Amino acid sequence: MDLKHILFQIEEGIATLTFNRPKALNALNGELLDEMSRTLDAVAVNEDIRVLVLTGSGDKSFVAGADITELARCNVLQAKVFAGKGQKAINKLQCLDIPVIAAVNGFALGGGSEIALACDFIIASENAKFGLPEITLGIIPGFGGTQRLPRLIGPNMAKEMIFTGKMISAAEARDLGMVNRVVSADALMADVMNTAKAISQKGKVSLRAAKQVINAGLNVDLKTGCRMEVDAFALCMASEDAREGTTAFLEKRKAVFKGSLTGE
Ligand code: CO8
Repeated sequence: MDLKHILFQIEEGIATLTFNRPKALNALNGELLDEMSRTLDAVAVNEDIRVLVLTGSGDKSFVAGADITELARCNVLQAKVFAGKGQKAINKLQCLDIPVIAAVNGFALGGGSEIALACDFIIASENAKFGLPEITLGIIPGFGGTQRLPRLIGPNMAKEMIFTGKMISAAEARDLGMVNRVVSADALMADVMNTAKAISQKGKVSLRAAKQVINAGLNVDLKTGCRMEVDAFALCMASEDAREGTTAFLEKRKAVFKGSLTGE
C-alpha cells in the first residue's frame, strides 16, 4: 500500500496502524483520513489479521485532532466533506469484525479522542491526555464525539468535557471508564501487544460473535440483546474452535484454536 501519513505492519496476526505526522502531533488531514479508510478496507478483508492496534508516532501524541490548518481553510461544503471523510473512516474502524485496541501514547484530542472512542478499548500511557477541545475553536466535535462519548461515560460528564473543552489526564479518563488501564509510557506497547496476543490466540468465530453482539446489543433493549446473544452463541457452537475448546477442557489440556471461519 502506498501510504504517506500512516505506517502499517502485520506481525503474527496483529496489525499495527501508526498515525505518522509527528511534526503536527499526528493531526488528521484529508490525505491521512483517506489513507486510514484504505488501510481499514485492507484490514477488513485480510483474514490473517486477528487484532488491530492503533497508535501514534513519537512519544508525545496519539492524534492531536483534525488538522486545524486544513480545517481553517474549509468553507461550509468542504467542512461537510472533511467531516464525512472522518466519519467514514471512523465508522469503518468501529465496524471491523476483529478486536481493535487504541494504544494512546500522548495527546488524544478532538478527532484523536474520537478515533480512540471508536476502538473496542483503550490502553493509555501515563502522559496521555484526552479531550474534545473543539468548543475552544468555536466548533463542535465532528467525528462522532458528541455521540460516542455520552454513550460511554454518560451525558453529564460528556457535556462537561465538551462544553469546557478541557483536557483530562489518563488517570481521570480511566476513572470515567474511557480507558481500561494506564501504564508507563515505556511499558505501553508491550502491554498492548501482550493483550493483543492473548486475544489473537482465541477463536476467530467466538471473538467476532462476542464483539458483534456486544456492539449491536448496546442499541437495543435487554430482551432483544439477549435473543441476539442466543443466536450468536449457537453460531459459535458450529465452529471448529468450539469443538476444540470444549474437548481440550475435558481432556485437561490447553486449547489450540485454529481460527477457521468456515466451521466443521
Ligand atoms: N492541527 C494542526 N497542527 C497541529 C495540531 C492540529 N490539531 N496540533 C498540533 N499541531 C502542530 C502545531 O501547530 C505545532 O506545529 P509547528 O511546530 O509547526 O508550530 C506542532 O504541532 C507542535 O504543537 P505545539 O507546539 O502546539 O505543541 P505543545 O506541546 O505546545 O501543545 C497541544 C500541544 C496542546 C496538543 C497543542 O498543539 C494543541 O492544542 N493542538 C490542537 C488540539 C486541538 O484543538 N485539536 C482538536 C482539533 S479539531 C477536531 O479534531 C475536530 C474533529 C472534527 C472535525 C470535523 C471537520 C469539519
